[in-house]
Amino acid sequence: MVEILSTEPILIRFGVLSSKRRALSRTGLNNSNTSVCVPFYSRRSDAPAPTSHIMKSLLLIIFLLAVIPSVHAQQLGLITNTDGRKTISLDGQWQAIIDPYESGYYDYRYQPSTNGYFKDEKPKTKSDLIEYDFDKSPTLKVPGDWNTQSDQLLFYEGTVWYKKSFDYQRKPNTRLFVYFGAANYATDVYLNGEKLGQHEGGFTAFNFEITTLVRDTGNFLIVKVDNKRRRDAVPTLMTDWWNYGGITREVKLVETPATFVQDYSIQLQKGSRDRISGWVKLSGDKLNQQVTIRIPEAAISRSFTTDATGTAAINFTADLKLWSPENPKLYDVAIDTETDQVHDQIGFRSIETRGTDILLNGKPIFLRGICIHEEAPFRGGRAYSREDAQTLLRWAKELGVNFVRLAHYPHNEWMVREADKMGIMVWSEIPVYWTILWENPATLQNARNQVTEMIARDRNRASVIIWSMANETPLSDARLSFLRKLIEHARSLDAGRLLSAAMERHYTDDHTQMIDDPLGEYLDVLGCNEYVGWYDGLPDKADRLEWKTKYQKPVVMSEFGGDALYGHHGDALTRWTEEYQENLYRHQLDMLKRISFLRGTAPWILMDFRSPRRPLPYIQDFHNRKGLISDRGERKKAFYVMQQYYRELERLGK
Ligand code: GCB
Repeated sequence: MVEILSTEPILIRFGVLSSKRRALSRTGLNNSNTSVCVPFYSRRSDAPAPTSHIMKSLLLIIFLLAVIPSVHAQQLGLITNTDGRKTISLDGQWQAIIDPYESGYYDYRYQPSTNGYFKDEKPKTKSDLIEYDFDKSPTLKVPGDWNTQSDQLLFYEGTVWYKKSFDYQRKPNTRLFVYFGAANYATDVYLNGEKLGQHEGGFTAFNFEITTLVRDTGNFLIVKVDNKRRRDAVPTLMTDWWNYGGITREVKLVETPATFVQDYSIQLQKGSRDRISGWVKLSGDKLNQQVTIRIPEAAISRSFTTDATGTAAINFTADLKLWSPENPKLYDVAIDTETDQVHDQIGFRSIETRGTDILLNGKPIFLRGICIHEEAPFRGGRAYSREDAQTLLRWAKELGVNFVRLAHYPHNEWMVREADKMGIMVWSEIPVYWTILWENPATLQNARNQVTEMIARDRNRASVIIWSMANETPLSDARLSFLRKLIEHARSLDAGRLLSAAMERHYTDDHTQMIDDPLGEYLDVLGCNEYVGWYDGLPDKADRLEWKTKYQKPVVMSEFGGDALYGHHGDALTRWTEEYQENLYRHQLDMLKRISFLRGTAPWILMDFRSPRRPLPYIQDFHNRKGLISDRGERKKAFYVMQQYYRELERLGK
């Protein structure tokens, strides 16, 4: 039996609210991580230096035995569908130490310390000098951003160390992983004083194998999370959302058989409505196995054999009810191997484009959408729970949508799981936002890794129809080359979905907007952000605008809108009033209806959200107020304008 015991004696919360390296990939995705890990094991020998040759060889063997399994473990990618497995939650209160100078990591010469906070040392004698103590430190809730858990941390950007203790009885022939839904932004993970690895990127999941490190009792997991913004990071220094730091999504132990189904892709083949194709990938020692895909409700059971790498290609015909917003049918799909079994709920649908049309299951559709940030309704801060996802998506449904743009980074898994169930199509994107360091190879590698991790988690979700590569990035050769590489990478991982980006457009004269961004050539769907009536003239400017495109491709207006403080009233030309926003939406919709190649709209945004760029007192108070709904859940007037438009489209069968 798996048992988990907390050994935390003291729980002091951070001044509880008044109102309430760059390893570019998850450890194992590139070899640099291996070299990161080795010194931690070598440093372990605090014992006197061995003198004899035999002793040295013996130590070398012991060292290799210790290192090899964990290096092997770190070469594993993300485990998909962790909810389909046996897991033990590590959520709850974690002890935390705020460390703005990173003195738990660097010594006073700014060299990585061999004896940092990750060792969780305790004084052994009364004279020992140790300047930290997790067990007497306050706690932070996981999952949760730190900013909204303590007044002291609202604007904090830096390092916080987290500690969680647990016991665990390992069973024979099993493996154990620690899985993080996300931590923003750079994360170093240690178990029992040993480094497991690092992860960079604030919105994607990662895991480390701990099979050989975990012990029956007294495990301590220490996690250093650093949310300092960096020019070379993804996103970079400037964004229009709050830089919520911390372990923002769930943490869990995932128990698997020694050889298990690590990842799979099961979906209709591109362009087909009755042929399923994909692959299953095993991890472990028994890589040559028979794999059976079963869809009991459709009386399907098909077997395949994995190759020496543990991968089996799958391909078979199936007569299935297709997933759509009107009928979001999900099938129970079982993947059986000789050593493992995993279940998932998968919807089957085809998505493609033809000329300026987007086709779902072969039929042209219009994306009645809304943009959403991962911000929690009512309580504020990062959203992370199923309830948060349900509230946001229900509001979106009430607006009349069949589509959501999840801005500006991959959201938590509940969002796409719930969207699958509710029949809402999803655009998911990575935070390649505004002014990324296009020339820097490490930045590109980081962005590629975020694409990999986004796709790895959600490739089996029917709701996800679009992967978006970038948002409002200024034209340059370096940017085009960077984004082309990302696009190529995304296509190599998932040939079935549509690729997009929110692009800029420009005026060719006072009343003509032109879509001719060279990036458009490489995308399937052209996202376009415009703020006519807000940053660009007054609302009636929209009446005089014509839209043109260079491409025979579907265009989605991926952003438009303006700010209004809920309950603030005035005439239709007074900024920040609900009436101004309502008027802006009316003019926008009149304009949008005139664009012949438009195949979707996703106004900015469902709900007001925090932004450090928005200080205006009494109006913004550090919030972007472009929500159709306030952060307290109140519908603004413009909500009903948009709702009426979407209801009309729905009535027309669009
Ligand atoms: C944009 C950005 C979005 C901002 C929005 C705004 O173009 O894509 O992240 O929040 O404008 O409100 O200015």
